[in-house]
Amino acid sequence: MKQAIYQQFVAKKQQGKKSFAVLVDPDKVDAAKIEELVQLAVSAKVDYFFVGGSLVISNHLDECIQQIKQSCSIPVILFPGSPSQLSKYADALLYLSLISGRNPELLIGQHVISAPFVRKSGLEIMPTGYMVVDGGAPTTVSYISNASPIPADKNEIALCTAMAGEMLGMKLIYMDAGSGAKRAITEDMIEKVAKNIEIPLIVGGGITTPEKAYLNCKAGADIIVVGNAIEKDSHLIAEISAAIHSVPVIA
Ligand code: 1GP
Repeated sequence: MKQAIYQQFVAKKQQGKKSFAVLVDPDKVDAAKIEELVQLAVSAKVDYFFVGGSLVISNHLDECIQQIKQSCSIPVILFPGSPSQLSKYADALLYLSLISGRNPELLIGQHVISAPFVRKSGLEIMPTGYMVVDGGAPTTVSYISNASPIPADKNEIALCTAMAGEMLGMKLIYMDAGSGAKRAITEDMIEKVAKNIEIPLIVGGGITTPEKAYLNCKAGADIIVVGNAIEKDSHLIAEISAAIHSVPVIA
């Protein structure tokens, strides 16, 4: 099985280097917008593109990824809202199990159905413990998954969920307050989780400023994901990227 991008995640974590992932929802971008995003991302030294959305209604996922791949060498990682959101043109797949929820379909059911397609895709597969944390607004993911998020102030639930995910063999933990969350995840919760797991920690949902991205990294996030704020103002890419990459490296 391919592991190149995951090994890069692990190596960066060991070196204390933080990464920035720009989330692209194929439903919300046209070709011109993708071109603009790619140019800004290249000049801002963005580390990864995450591509996906809770609902991808349009059918141009393949085209969207191909366009990104043709214009730059930034790895493209699928962040799918459902198993049908697969594209062989991506580099890797966050193979998400919703470990904060109690919906068996999103813990294992859909994986069983999609397993042959996922295997055949040739993508690098990254088993990811996906944890939705209450961000102050009902999110598409909570509605679709019919699963309650972890309450924003219940750090111990987040911590035990992440620990269980790691011990079950997940290779990444992704803590998400949901796209467009009113309140991003607290540094307190990030710190408690980060201190108790060894695998890389991805944090996203409601991050709208360079300061918040920086503080999340200082608290222990390894990869910061931003979607909505960039959709509203694409020039934030440079500022957020600079903030994330300015976090002092602690060897
Ligand atoms: C959502 O973590 C991502 O799944 C990004 O959230 O769109 O709020 O940046 P935003």
